[in-house]
Amino acid sequence: MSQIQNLSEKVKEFLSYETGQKHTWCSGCGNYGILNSITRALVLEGYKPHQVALTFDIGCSGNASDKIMTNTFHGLHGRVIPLASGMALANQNMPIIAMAGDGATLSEGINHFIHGIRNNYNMVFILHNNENYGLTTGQASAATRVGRNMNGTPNGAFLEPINACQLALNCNPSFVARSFSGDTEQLTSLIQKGLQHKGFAFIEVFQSCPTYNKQTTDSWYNEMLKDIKNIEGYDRANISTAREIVEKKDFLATGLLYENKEKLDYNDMQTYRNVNSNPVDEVKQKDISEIIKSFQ
Ligand SMILES: Cc1ncc(C[n+]2csc(CCOP(=O)(O)OP(=O)(O)O)c2C)c(N)n1
Repeated sequence: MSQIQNLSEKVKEFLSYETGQKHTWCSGCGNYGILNSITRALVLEGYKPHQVALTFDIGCSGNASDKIMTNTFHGLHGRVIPLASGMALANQNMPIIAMAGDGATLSEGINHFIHGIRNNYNMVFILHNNENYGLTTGQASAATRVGRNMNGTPNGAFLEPINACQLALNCNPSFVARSFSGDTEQLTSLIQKGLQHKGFAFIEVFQSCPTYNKQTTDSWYNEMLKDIKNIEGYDRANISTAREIVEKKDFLATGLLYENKEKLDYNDMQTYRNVNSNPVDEVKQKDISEIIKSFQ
């Protein structure tokens, strides 16, 4: 009985994240699954809607910004990581989740992706990888596989795609994970681990895009995905092993692929500061009247 009561409490908490806004994604879009897993992870970690902040990029993934009842900010294309970094600096105890498409992450905002990892800002960053520019109707992105017929490249994409996990693993990361929008159990648990992690938790999520990416379907993914739980002796503390596994062409490894618990997050790296204080308060405490006078 108490378990059922507990369950219904969790369901109520889950529903408290709903906004009632109409969904505009295509039917079968992976974004439904990702939003579901994010909400589940927040509820299971015990967060109430007002205790967390989510930042959204431009694109189909960004259209979730009014579908979840919490502190949200919908920014410019490719700029979601700087937004989230600012939030993470100003609210050091607030969990921050940032998310963006593969276009935003691997083209418009690739610089922010690299520096977000390097700085190890405290956030979960979810890459919605549908392997195309979805909202602008299906052009090839830097993640589109060679040979895929897209709008703008009807004879097939011809550039080698950027492998997001490979890139991340070459930036001295602290947390690199990969999952699939249809695997609610795995994705929810990875987001929970990301929320518990101190630093930049990168989660790449493969998502099907039934409207524009006809060849990278749910069944194609289901054949290609391999949970590292099923790889005997996999050592997620070994970066060489992680680099090797994300380069495999015959399968796509999923799970928490790499974790470095020793790497300090951005706040803890600054040993000269009182890391427990809010940087906004730090600025407020400074007397800047002399500086202002010098401009008068
Ligand atoms: C700086 C900038 N460049 C281009 C655009 C136009 N634009 C809007 S949405 C979009 C596609 C987004 O693709 P992606 O980031 O992969 O997200 P998805 O829609 O696939 O989720 C583009 C190119 C823009 N709004 N701003």
